Amino acid sequence: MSYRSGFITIAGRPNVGKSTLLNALMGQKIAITSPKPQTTRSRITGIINDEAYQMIFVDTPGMHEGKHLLGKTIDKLAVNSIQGVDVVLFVTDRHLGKSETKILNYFKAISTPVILVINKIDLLKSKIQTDEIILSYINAYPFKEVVPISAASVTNLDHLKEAIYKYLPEGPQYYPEEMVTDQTDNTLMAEIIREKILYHAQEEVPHSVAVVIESITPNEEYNTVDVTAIIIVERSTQKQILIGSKGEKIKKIGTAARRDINKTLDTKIHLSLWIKVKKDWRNNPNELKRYGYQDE
Ligand SMILES: Nc1nc2c(ncn2[C@@H]2O[C@H](COP(=O)(O)OP(=O)(O)OP(=O)(O)O)[C@@H](O)[C@H]2O)c(=O)[nH]1
Ligand SMILES: [Mg+2]
Repeated sequence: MSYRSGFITIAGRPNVGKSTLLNALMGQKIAITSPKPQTTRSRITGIINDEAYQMIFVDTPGMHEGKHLLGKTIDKLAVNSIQGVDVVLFVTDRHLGKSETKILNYFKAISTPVILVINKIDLLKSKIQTDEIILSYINAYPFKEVVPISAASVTNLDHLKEAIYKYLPEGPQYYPEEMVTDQTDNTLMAEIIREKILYHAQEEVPHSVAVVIESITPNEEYNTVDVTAIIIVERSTQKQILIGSKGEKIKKIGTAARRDINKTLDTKIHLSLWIKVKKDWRNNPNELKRYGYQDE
């Protein structure tokens, strides 16, 4: 049996469980997830090695019509991410609708094999419901395979990997075996802080937030790493919301982020959070670049 390798883009609408799927495939946290749409803002890879293959998964932001320059930038990144890869997973959690049809139209411009992945089947009451969802897509696009899964309960993922393997070309091992992602620890830390904001803050606040790591300093005396992060918001009212009464909200966010970073990166950090207001940063190309948001 020859060795196969390739790039697999995980695409779909926001909130369908793409990042949850990446983490489930990897068996570890690589990408942040949340019940709020538009959680992922950049392209994140997760690499799986086996004797027979190397699969390089590419998680992407949910495809949607963004209102701000940030939204437009990340939508473009998502659309660009289906180019030049070996397999595309189209992840969905519901019947074919307008936004799904729009995404399928992007696929019509590429010749890459597309696999239809019906996620969240744990929420469906019967197999008939799954079949109904599948049926709604069948005439809309010539999918190579259809795989119902539950990313959250890690159901049918082996079947999904088998389906992907069929369409991988023979190829080299692109990345060394010990490499699981191209995301730096620094970025993962900033993302985990943003994840806790997605969970703890309401309404429009999470979408107005960017997080950057300002400094990382080993503290030899306590055997910890001192991490300082800046949370950028658009308005001073948002800053107040994030601070909360007597600073309780930012404290909660900080504690949750510190615990998760310690666990995910197997380290012990001391975390300081600062909040800065940058008016309308989501529409400012220079600020977007500064916070790491690009469309390719
Ligand atoms: N019940 C159930 N919930 C799931 C499943 N997979 C994901 N979820 C939930 O769906 C929500 C969205 O998951 P994400 O993985 O963040 O979705 P996403 O597609 O990456 O979203 P964006 O990054 O915004 O495009 C989270 O609350 C997940 O816990 C699943 O198989 N079953
Ligand atoms: Mg995501």
